[in-house]
Amino acid sequence: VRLESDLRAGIARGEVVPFYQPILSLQSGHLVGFESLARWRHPIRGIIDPAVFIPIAEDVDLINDLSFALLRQACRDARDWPGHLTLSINISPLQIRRPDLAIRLLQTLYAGGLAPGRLILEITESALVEDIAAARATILSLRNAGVKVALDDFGTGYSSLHHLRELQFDRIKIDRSFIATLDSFAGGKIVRAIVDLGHGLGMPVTAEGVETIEQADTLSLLGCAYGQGFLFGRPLPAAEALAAVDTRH
Ligand code: G
Ligand code: G
Ligand code: MN
Ligand code: NA
Repeated sequence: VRLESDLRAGIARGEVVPFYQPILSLQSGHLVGFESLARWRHPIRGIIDPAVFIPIAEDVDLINDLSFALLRQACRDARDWPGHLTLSINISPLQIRRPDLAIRLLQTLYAGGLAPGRLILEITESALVEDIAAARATILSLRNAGVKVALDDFGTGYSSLHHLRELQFDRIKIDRSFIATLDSFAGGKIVRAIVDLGHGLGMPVTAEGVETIEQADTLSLLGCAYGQGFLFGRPLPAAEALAAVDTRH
């Protein structure tokens, strides 16, 4: 109960902020964008991870207000970035079901001065399971307006392939558990198959959790388009994120 009432006040005080993790082209090594990952700068407890407060925000019906507060801040931060960089945001399964999600997102982008083509909405498979018809309508509206949609944590949900057949995404993000096992025989074959599948469907693949140069090299050889992970940079506050990107790899 404490953390819950704290969260409401914390959001109002602007304590919940986006951190940014870089996403690079594995073929060119260039920075292509950032994923916004929420952090709560709690005045007493220090930095609290989203795995702790996002479920609370969902339980007490704060997730929508929180998401839009984060997106407004991210639009402001993105003004300092080169104009071609994309902004990826995570959206809760609870939000996908709301019929006004697409219009509210587009209004927020317009007010924040971010072109719809620069936003990538990350949706996990669990968001699609409950109500695929509602998800389809939202995804269609957003893609028609130019917003890109990524299927997040690919491979960890059930009926992963079903979702690829039923919905058109702009990106597939392979869950980091598959990158961690890339050097095993089966692990390598699976990642190769996902990358090829993405190519065939016109959905470029992003590898999450890239931690070593060997992983980045293997992924590049497999034709994986984008990479994200501690090798290239950790999630950092807006003021540090751009300068800290390591594009030497
Ligand atoms: O940054 P970290 O790896 O601790 O994030 C943990 C989880 O929290 C990730 O699965 C991520 O998708 C989720 N998350 C981070 N920021 C947000 C956010 O702004 N909204 C939602 N819904 N989830 C987020
Ligand atoms: O579920 P989602 O992909 O949105 O969550 C991203 C989470 O993964 C963030 O919490 C981020 O801190 C974490 N993360 C990002 N890069 C790496 C990495 O290279 N290794 C590990 N172990 N975690 C990472
Ligand atoms: Mn994500
Ligand atoms: Na993920």
